[in-house]
Amino acid sequence: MELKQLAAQFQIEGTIAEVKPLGEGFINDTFIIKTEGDSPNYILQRKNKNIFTDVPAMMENIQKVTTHIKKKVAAAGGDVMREAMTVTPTIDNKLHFLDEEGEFWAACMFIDETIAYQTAETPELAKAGGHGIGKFQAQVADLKEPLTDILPGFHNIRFRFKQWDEVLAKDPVGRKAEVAEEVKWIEDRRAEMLEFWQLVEDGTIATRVTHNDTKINNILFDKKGDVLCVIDLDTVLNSTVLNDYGDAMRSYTNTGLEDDENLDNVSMDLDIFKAYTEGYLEETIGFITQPELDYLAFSAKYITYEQVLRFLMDYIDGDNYYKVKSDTHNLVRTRAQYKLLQSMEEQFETMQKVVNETAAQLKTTLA
Ligand code: GN1
Ligand code: MG
Repeated sequence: MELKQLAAQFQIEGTIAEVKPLGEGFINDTFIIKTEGDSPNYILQRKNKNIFTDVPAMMENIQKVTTHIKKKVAAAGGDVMREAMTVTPTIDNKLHFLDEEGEFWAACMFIDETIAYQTAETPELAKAGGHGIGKFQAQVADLKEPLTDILPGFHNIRFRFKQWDEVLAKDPVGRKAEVAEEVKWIEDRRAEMLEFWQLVEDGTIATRVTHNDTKINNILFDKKGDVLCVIDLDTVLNSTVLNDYGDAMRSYTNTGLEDDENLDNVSMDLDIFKAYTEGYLEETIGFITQPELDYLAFSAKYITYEQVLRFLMDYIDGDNYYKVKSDTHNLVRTRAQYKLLQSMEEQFETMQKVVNETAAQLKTTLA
């Protein structure tokens, strides 16, 4: 089916002018549906069915979350069309379209006049991002409807070790021997990571509605630089808020690229860390618990470690998960993320201090 024809399966206002590729996600294929005249534009996505094995349930989750956020925005007197994502249903009122090739498609409204940043270049921007994720978590904190766990074990390191052990045992493309050093990076920290996850499993650290892909380019800002809303809700799940915070810190604080070939570029920027933490805690201090605060800084290491593991595991597995630009792309990503992890490890005491001081200050202001 042609893209235009696919787009026409959704409740599009106006006349479709063109459908063009947009962005470079690692997982889905994204297009923009442009309409003629003043009609709104839309985003069309082919969801990656190898990764999202239950797209209908994923879309139901997204619908629950966006409906809930819209209520919050309306109650606060905000603009429900700009401060929340809007899923566009199909002409027969479904949240997804299944084409004749068995591919799953979904659409949402395109929010115009926005800015998306690829990197958190300034502390001001990082702080705004912290407000964005913090606000998102606060908005969904009282969402009672259960979400389907469409990605079992997504940020669960016990689950990741299970996958890891299987891939290493198989070594399907014979790459394991050449990455012995990298494998050791993972093994050396296995116990420490499991010790943390144990606290999530025993309920010491709460399970809440979370976003699970909090890179800065998943936040839309308006032209003034204020946060409008969080997008890319494919991975909304019940997990710990620490994963969202940690993943944001993994992406925001990196002075280099996620796949930087020059490791000298890569380190953790403490000013960005501090600014994001301030923005984030300003929104969440009302509900975040002490055990969560105690592990906030640790979560940056946790998620970065998990990302090292996931990239390396995909490399050993023969590049089946992430889209790659070359045979060594996943290995380059592994090394760059490991450099970031090391930088976090070096600065960990200061990171802890920043979290503690910021939280203490906000609590005094609130008291
Ligand atoms: C994937 O495709 P994208 O950029 O939204 C991945 C994240 C990783 C990220 C690494 C469903 O996200 O978990 O952290 O790549 N999403 C999924 O850049 O696996
Ligand atoms: Mg994503």
